[in-house]
Amino acid sequence: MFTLYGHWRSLAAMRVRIALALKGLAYTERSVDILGGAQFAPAYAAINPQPAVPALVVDDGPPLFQSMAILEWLEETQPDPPLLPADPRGRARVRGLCLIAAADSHPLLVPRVRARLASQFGADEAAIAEWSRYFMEAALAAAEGHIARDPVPGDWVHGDAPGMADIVLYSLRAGHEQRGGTLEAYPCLARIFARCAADPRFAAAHPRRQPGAPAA
Ligand SMILES: N[C@@H](CCC(=O)N[C@@H](CS)C(=O)NCC(=O)O)C(=O)O
Repeated sequence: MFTLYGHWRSLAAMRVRIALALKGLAYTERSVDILGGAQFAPAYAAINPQPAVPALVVDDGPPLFQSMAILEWLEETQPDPPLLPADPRGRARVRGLCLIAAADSHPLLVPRVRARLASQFGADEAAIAEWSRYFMEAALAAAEGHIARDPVPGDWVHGDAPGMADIVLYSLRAGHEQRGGTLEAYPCLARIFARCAADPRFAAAHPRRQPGAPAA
């Protein structure tokens, strides 16, 4: 049994929820109130010295941390069904698409960065919202460009089954949607995200479906 430390709004925790569901693994989730500062509490530091979610507690060792490392660990320890293609070039494509969102966009939107923009540069709510929008649109445009240029046949990003790139790009879309972003400029992604939204394993992991999420 796994214990996931997450938060309803966390896009990184959403990735782990979807991966666990796709692998058919049961887990319980404990919410860390990252909007109220609970990630800085000593009790959580014992779980994850980096004040961030997700962390995944697996009974035989120290908690796992960083969503992409957790996804890779799940893939290595529970290979069926696979989240990565079998061929090295395909794996590089999927990992590259993941990193566009997970390395080059999402880290710029998290609460600690938004707080720093306000405290160090005096950015107000509107400026911070525009900052977030800019980096999310840049990531979606880059992913759309790759998928449109080098499509792989199938309903998902890389073939006929959902995988790591679907998980990570859809997590970014959840944040984009939360901020009112539309998909008109991204037809390939729009098709894939519609597929994700219709899949109960993705839908159940969505921020708005988590305990504590606001009703609207
Ligand atoms: N790169 C990390 C990101 C972790 C992260 O920043 N998580 C956010 C929520 S999505 C968080 O807990 N932020 C707390 C903060 O910024 O203070 C991962 O993928 O796990």
